[in-house]
Amino acid sequence: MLTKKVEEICNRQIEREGYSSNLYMSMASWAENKGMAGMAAWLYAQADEERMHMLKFIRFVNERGGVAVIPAFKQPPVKYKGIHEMFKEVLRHEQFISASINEVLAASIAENDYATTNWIQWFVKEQVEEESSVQLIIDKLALAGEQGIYFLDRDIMRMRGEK
Ligand code: OFO
Repeated sequence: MLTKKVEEICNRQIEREGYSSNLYMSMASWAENKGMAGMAAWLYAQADEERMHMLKFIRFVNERGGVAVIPAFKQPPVKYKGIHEMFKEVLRHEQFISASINEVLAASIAENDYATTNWIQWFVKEQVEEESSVQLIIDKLALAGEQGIYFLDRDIMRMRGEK
């Protein structure tokens, strides 16, 4: 059984994972409209993963005797300054999510909820992988420069398989 505190922080995370999904979908749509099909494909796939993360939290809260709340989401930005800036924003967002996951972990420890402490480890590991794959894209974008972005856009479609 989840304590109120852990239930609340898991529900907060449901909202954050769902917002992440919408944010990446909005970024994907922007990239698609700019003719960057590879970046868009990567971001659409990332949006799907975040939806899956949200669902994992929903199912976990319900399974542990809590009530998962499906929230309304803030509208994500529609316009972005450029592809490089956009991926820097993805990294900042993922760092925010990592800190948020750590807060769920800390709350579960404080409440002696070892089942949640154990369960949340999957997300701790996932965040390490996500931050590093986004950093890799930022590094590639820096190397590519304007002209190289066209070729990088084709390469990036293959990167989903590297995780
Ligand atoms: Fe990338 O955030 Fe979910 O966990």
